[in-house]
Amino acid sequence: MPDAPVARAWDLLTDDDAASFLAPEGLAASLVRDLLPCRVLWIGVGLAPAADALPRAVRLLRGRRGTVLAGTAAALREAAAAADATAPGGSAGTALAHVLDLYEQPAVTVRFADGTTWESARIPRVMGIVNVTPDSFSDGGRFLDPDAAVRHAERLLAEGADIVDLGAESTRPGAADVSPDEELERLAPVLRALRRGAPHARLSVDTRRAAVARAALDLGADMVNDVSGLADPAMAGVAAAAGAPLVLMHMRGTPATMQHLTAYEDVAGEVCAALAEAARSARNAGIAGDRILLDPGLGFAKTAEGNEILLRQLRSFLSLGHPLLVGASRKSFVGLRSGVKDPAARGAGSLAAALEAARAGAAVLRVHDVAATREALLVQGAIRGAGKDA
Ligand code: HH2
Repeated sequence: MPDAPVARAWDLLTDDDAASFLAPEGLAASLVRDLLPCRVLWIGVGLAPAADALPRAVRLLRGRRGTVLAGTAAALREAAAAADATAPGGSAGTALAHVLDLYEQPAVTVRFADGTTWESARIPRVMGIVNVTPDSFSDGGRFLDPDAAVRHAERLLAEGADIVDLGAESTRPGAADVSPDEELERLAPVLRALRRGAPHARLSVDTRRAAVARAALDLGADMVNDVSGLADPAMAGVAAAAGAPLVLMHMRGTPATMQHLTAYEDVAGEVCAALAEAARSARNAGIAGDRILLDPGLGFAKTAEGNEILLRQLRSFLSLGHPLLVGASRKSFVGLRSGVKDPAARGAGSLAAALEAARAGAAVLRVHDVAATREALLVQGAIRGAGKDA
């Protein structure tokens, strides 16, 4: 990982950041032991703590929760080793070393049921959105007709989508519930037609219901995208039995109630902790680590500012050890900041958010505008030296 210039690294210390600062040389084993993955914010590989750094950080972070570590990679690794040495058998230093590994080499492998994988790519995969719904916030009704949905999916695949995500229930704020039968009635003809017409295409199904997921997997879906992060207790078992990758997204409440549940003390810390818990449940249900993707759920029980904090601190989510999926496309915070009211016209603002997520290490971006996103990622990848993998 390239060293961050000192000034820029310190710019990352905003009031949103976490609560105590430890200079690596002062790292005590007892404190390291308390470090949850989510509490480690990587703010300065290559940052040698300057004389005034500690007081400044403490001033900025007073009263906040969490732990910020800063230091050169070598210093942090030394600190991790020292922590274990002072606490024999203690795993705190080992945990810190593991987190350091994840920042340098994020988890990106996704293993599909047929054994094929998405391996490390230095530009994120693109998931194209197909809403087979009458009421989605940006394209509701356009692809409710199965033929229109199939044509749209084929177009997104032709534009370079690595996977298409088929959803039959709008999850926009305030959306009404759809029965599982109706969800499946909308999905089944589209899945059947795509499996026939594009047998090698990767297909994901966006559902909160285990029964719908099971039926969709039987019809040939390759991945399950669960925006409720396992609200249906049968969901993990369904994905485990099928060997299908499962996206666990963070939200609170339901689409009908979530925008009344946007208050957090520490949005990134709380979302991260909830995702860590969801991932643990999924692993306990028998889903392998490389079949679990995590998503902070932009726009789901989040304010615009909350979404921005999550994007700004996305890098810290790498410490969870699973590939990250991010969906900012056309969402209301993009419209709020850009002043663009029509969701379908929020392409440029959505790209800005997508590029930020890519820069922070997201493995998959869920987007409406596949061609434009691919184009932007290819240029960004080339600038960042990832052109060879694109
Ligand atoms: N966002 C939406 C739907 N599903 N899944 C994941 N994993 N992450 C997201 O951010 C996400 C998602 C909402 O967008 P969209 O599908 O376009 O709208 P609607 O829910 O109204 O159909």
